[in-house]
Amino acid sequence: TPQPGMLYPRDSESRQIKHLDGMWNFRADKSSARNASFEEKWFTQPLHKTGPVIPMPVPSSFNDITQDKSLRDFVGWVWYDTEFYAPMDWITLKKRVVLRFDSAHYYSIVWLNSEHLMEHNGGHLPFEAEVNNLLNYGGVNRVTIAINNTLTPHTLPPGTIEYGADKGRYPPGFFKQILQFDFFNYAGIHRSVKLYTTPFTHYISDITIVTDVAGSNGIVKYTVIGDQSPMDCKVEVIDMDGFIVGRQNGSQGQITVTNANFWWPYTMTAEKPGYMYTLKVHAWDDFYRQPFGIRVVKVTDKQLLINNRPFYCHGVAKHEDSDIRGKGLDFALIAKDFNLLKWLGANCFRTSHYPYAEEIMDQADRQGIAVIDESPGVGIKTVANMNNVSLAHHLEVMGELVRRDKNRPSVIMWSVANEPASSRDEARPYFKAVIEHTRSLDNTRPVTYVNGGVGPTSDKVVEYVDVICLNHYYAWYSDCGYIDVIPYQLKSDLNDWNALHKKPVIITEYGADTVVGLHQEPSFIFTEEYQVDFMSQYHKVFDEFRKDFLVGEMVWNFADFMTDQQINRVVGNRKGVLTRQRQPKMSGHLLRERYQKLINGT
Ligand code: GCB
Repeated sequence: TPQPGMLYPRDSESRQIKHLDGMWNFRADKSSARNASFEEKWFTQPLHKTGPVIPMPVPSSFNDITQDKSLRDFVGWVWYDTEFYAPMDWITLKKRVVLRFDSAHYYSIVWLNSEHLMEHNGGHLPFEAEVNNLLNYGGVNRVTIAINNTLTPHTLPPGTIEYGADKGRYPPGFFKQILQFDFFNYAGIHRSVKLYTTPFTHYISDITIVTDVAGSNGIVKYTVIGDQSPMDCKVEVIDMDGFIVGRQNGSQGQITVTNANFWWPYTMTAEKPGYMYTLKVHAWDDFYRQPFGIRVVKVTDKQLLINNRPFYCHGVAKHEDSDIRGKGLDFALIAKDFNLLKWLGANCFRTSHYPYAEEIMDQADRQGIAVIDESPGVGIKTVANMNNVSLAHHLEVMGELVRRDKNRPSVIMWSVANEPASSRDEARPYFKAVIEHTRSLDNTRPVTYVNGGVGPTSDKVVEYVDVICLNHYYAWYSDCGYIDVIPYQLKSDLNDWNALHKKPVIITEYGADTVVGLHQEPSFIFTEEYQVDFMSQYHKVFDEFRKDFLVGEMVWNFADFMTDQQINRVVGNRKGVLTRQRQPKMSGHLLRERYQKLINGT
């Protein structure tokens, strides 16, 4: 379990933020041994003095920024640096200063003024360190980061490197990265970099809020952790109009909010969906305002309940993916995507296949979109992927994910993995451990994993989950072109699962690759007509089973996205109901019509 902390940086009476986003210097280590940068100690001087650098935007993936194919496909160490000044008043005011990377992909080493500061294993999640000892207040400071995107059997996601074994038939030193998942392995500083301050000692380091509903009242249980104990702590619950609706002294306690505004997905209430309160924490001289929502999630043998009312999830699986910036954070894209979710009538998405940016999760909270929050555990297939080294890392990552997202009302479920080899004997103890660990970190939300076509009699993991999540590609990866098989195969599969496990089911993926603008009637695979005909067959079955134990449907995918180069991918995966540029295909209109009807209860 990771240390408590990693509160999202927020300014307050006692805290200040300095953003370090912008153009950084960048250099890839293209030496044949791939580690000249370490032998030459690039971190000891400004990067531009080590050799040629190029400007690189932060945040962004580096892959699609230049015209250089070898950088797009680069595997190994890339280096970034930038300079900043630390305000003198940070000393006089006795500030603790923290450097935070909201995420970098995949393995990161950070130096400040040539001194080693921290390392972090894995993308998609934040890491930070206190920098007071290394900070230079009288002059310029230089932060350097080396990032390696190489995947191994024990990284999440896992991957391998394949060498050109037949020397005569490959260029010298030839190798390629083999991915075990279906999206481009974008890399770089994907999210924002910030310096933030807190009081030097006696500061708030973590806050956990758990809520429940009791009639029309909300129950708010909170725990505050500081760098010292005991804590001198006062909290207030503040509503969206700024009124204090509850207060309490002590680092732990329970507050009842009478006639509370519960957090609802926007499709469950016309009034105040995504209602957020603030827990204002005042401990010693430190102030932090933690947003939260009052709601409770429960699962029965057939239903998913939000605030004790059945919730049917009609949503999408997404990716963090767009032109030029790859997986880089982009506020314009975030706003557009949420507008499109509303346009479609989607009330839910899964963070397939890794944790999304905190700024995305903020919008899910505030706009009332439910989220299945997935770890980067995608492509866990081999025995090596399930050994003790892999397991230890997976437990660590679940700890980091729950620590980051535990206070988010939008997160209604944790997903520990996507499409692992769940029929393997090794999968049973491995996923039992991961799922039980996740539940021990947070017993207020259901836990699941997403099954990839392993049937109910061969699967060895579903017995540990609360909700069964299934990906199906009938009439695409099997019986391609024959949409008539869909109702038969989907129905019999759903019934088979239900015969063995009395748990609610969500279809977390179904979809067909569709090249926008390709038309053919009668429909033919890859055309817009085929995607519409294909989805319509699935919808018929969903409508039959949602009256029973089916609690959700999510199309694969919200938008087209980039993948590796493979013969079954036409410049990326084309299963989006929107293009990568976020324009609707015919299927986007079909889905909108369906989801708007579901919202209106017709
Ligand atoms: C899946 C995977 C997803 C792929 C998708 C596809 O089952 O979960 O990552 O992109 O199928 O299109 O093949």
